Amino acid sequence: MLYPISTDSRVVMDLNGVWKFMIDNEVDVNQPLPTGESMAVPASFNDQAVSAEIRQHCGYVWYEKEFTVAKALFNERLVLRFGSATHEAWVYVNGKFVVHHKGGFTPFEAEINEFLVSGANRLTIRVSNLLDHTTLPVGNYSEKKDENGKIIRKVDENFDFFNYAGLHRPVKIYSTPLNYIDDIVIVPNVDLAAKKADVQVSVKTGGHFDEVRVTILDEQGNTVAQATGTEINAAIENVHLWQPLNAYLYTAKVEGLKNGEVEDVYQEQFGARKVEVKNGKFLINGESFYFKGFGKHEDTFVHGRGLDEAYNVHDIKLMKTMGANSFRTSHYPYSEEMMRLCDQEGIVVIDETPAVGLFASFTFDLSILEKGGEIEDGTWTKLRTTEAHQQVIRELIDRDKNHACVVMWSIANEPASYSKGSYEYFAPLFALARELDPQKRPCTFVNIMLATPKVDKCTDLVDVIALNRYYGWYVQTGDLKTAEEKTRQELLEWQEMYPDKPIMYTEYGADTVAGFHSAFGEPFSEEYQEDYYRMNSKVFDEIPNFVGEQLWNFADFQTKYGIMRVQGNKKGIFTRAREPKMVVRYLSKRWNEIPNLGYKK
Ligand code: GCB
Repeated sequence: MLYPISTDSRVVMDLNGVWKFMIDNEVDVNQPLPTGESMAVPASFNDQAVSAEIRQHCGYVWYEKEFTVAKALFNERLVLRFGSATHEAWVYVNGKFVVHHKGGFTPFEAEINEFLVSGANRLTIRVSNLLDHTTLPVGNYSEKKDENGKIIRKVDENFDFFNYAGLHRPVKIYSTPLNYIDDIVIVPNVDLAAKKADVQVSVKTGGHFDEVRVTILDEQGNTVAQATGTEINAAIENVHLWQPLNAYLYTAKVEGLKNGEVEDVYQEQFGARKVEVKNGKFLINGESFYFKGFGKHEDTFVHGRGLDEAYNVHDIKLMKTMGANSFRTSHYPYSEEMMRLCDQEGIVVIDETPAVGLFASFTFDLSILEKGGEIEDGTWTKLRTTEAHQQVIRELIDRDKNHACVVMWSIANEPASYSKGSYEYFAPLFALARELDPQKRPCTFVNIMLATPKVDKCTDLVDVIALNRYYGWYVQTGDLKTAEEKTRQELLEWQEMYPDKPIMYTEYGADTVAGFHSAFGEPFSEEYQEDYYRMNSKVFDEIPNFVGEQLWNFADFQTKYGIMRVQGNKKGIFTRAREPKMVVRYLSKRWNEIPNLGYKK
């Protein structure tokens, strides 16, 4: 799916701003929304209104905005597009139903010409933030009736982040001519030895063109190749590679022509780079890459999970200052704007689906593993997420397939991969992702602490072993010596079992209250956080196939209420306001000394 941009043939109208808002179930969509409440878009609704009722609301909310389309555009194809609506949306224009979409982190769109009138139009959206055992993320849903018979809904999140919701990403109307470029697929096959890239470009069109022309431009705007057709191959000689932290982007300018005239034009940027997994190494452009970075969240004050481009730019600057080179979009696809920024900044991204909470019972109690026999916690009979999972893999790959920054897909975070039925659940999903990705990137899922080498059933499916481990925090709390032994022992075990698969940490961390210090290095102190990271770094450097450290978490973030959380999760190495905790100095030094390429040859 193409990102909406304005070109010589396309206009983009932004519907961001202040909308009308209300929480309720019953609304007559033929009438203006009966509310005086304001809500900014894009953003979560939760923290904007100073109201516990709105913040904690579970169920349906309504948004409405008036807009006018200039007469000059009425003969064009007009598409209403949502960057995301979390988690499910029903869209009406002038009271008429236009489109429905389920899944809170991927874009959707619909042509709206037939619904429009000249003058003011009314755009009304019903959004649900409900999650259950069929959705991703997974929620535990329940409902009851109050004394007046009103249904009270409740979602108990099966995951550790606040269930922010609403219109999180930009709402736009864009125009195209009636004959239009619908999608572009770019596969740059890089021949490193010949310093050449063979770029395959496939163009999908709507309507009809006499000819499609593809021009490849370099960063200076010089034409480096040109061809005609909807399936073309363009050779780039002396190719300029897209490298981690040293991005270079080519542009594929695609033109649809009729009677010798260009009717539609779209420009898609791409990077020429080669990603491979070989002999226990993760190679980018033929050199072993070492991941240094983070698990993150889209999470900021007041905006909640809403797009905040200033924070995106700031976060990437902070990462770069620290010598980091990568992050994982834990635990859902991030905004398209962030993905475009990462392409541009040379930040390497592990792109994750919203498949989080795929376990029936959560525990860090490793003793259940000692019981022996096959583990069956009921996850794969209780959850019915297959359909949602297939849909989101399709939508994510469709959206992000051309991004140079994306080097690997993460199919899920911490599923019950130790439990009976997990392999049968995941094998077809991995096959689907591999089939759909035109660039055939590596795939992984992020392994939960319980799923040790002895009990995990799904590691055969992955290209890279991605581990979330909390030795020294959730287990061996405060005992870094034993934690170090456990860390080393487990990593060596993985390496021995799968000598050809690279291993990385996608999470490790310790809750740390900024400003809390301890002469004894007690847990929760800034000293303990630093000691914890030093211990882990030491072990990482001993393991030849260990190819990356992405810590948990970039910044403190909001979660649901719980006795383990004080105003959210405090594992950030930055506070939620992006103030550094003490450990940032240590990690900056370490990461600035570790080269991005060729650290472990
Ligand atoms: C995990 C989860 C992450 C949590 C983290 C924690 O394993 O993947 O969502 O926030 O642990 O801090 O407990």
